Amino acid sequence: MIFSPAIECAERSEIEAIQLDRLKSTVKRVYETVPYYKEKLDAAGVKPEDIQSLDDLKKIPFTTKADMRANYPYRLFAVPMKDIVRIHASSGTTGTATVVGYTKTDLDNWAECVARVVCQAGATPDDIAQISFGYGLFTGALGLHYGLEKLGAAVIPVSAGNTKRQIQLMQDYGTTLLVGTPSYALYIGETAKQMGVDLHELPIRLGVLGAEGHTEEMRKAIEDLYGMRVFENYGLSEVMGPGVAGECTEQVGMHIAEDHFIVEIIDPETGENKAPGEMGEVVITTITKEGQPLLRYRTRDISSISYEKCACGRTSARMHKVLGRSDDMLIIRGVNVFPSQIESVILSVPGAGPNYEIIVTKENHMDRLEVLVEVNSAELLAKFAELERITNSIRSRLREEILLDVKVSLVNPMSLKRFEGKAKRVTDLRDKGE
Ligand code: DLL
Repeated sequence: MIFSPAIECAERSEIEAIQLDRLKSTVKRVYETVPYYKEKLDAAGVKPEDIQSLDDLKKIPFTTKADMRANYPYRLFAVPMKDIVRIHASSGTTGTATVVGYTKTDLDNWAECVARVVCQAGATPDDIAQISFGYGLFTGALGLHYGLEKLGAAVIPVSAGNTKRQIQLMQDYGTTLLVGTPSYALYIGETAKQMGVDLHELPIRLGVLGAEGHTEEMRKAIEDLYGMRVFENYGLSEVMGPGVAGECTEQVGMHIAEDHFIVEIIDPETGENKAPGEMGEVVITTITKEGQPLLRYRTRDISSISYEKCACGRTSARMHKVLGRSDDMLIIRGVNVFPSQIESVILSVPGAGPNYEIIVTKENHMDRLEVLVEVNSAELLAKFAELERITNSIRSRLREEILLDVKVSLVNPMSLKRFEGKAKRVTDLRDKGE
């Protein structure tokens, strides 16, 4: 089922015409209503009338998280407060939170975009959807909530936490679809196993997971725990929340809601646009947002885009898995490493993971990388040769993949920290001189 065939399967020329029209009116609107944009565009010598083609987008300066913080909380709103009906915020773990305001129309569009995300993952009005994202300022829970309701699914707004109860509800309510972060889905699955509940015997069939990345290996680990298929979706609160892009059943990238967002990939160093297929930083311009439109917002997420028609019939551009955030990239003895590369290696070794932690320290002025990896069965702990095989395989595969010598420490099953929201798998102790 395709939720909005007229848009999702439109010819590229039709999509581009819609985008240009909406881009022009967004630029005009923010120029007239948001002093920050007027100043920024004036400083760059760009007037709204200068935007005559999609290519002219390049003339517009980027907006960054720092700009959002400088205008905290409401100075980027493009409508009076009487028209704002909802406020969300990003988690703000790395500084002042960023605030987002939505009008009624923004909420309708948001529900439409999320309905597409869940529909393309195979959700139907028959589904019973358990939302295990935390409700609150975070956009994940309410975003998925209204999108699933719009599709017609039955929503269970359980929120994150109370993991045993999550499993009880799955059993009692016949949950067919789970919404949450990949880390929390993993944690719920492991807890069910410990409780002696076989998720394969329950009706759960679909995981619609997002808000953080997961490798293909992690997807497989979660799918195996539940006996369900897992679909990924992507978004960020600044531009809306979930609903920016999501996988269809072909699972070759995430279809972008191009009638609401223009997504570019740029070289993070030079700001130049990259060609289709090339990796770079994702930059998003909202073209329907009323409350808080954003022009060329630098997400810091690293990915690529392709424009070929998908086998599912959709023509919308697809964004590929996020390799990581530029600020999550570790530089170890001059080598750039994304935690996702380490995750792929660990999970590819039988007996290891899927829970792990990456620790970076400095010893005698040298960066040192250590991974703590849970073995996945307590029985392995008594088998020295097996433990050695696992350690050596992880170490040699990491050397091949990231060209670094890494200390690998195997730890007991269920001994590392678990996460109910976004996981924090990297501890970088270098700044602390430890
Ligand atoms: O995480 C919005 C969201 C909620 C998306 C639920 C999907 C599902 P923020 O808290 O503002 O918003 O965090 C946004 O999370 O810039 C990425 O770094 C990361 N992120 C989100 N989805 C993915 C994904 C929500 N599929 C930030 N893969 C983004 C990798 C993701 N990273």
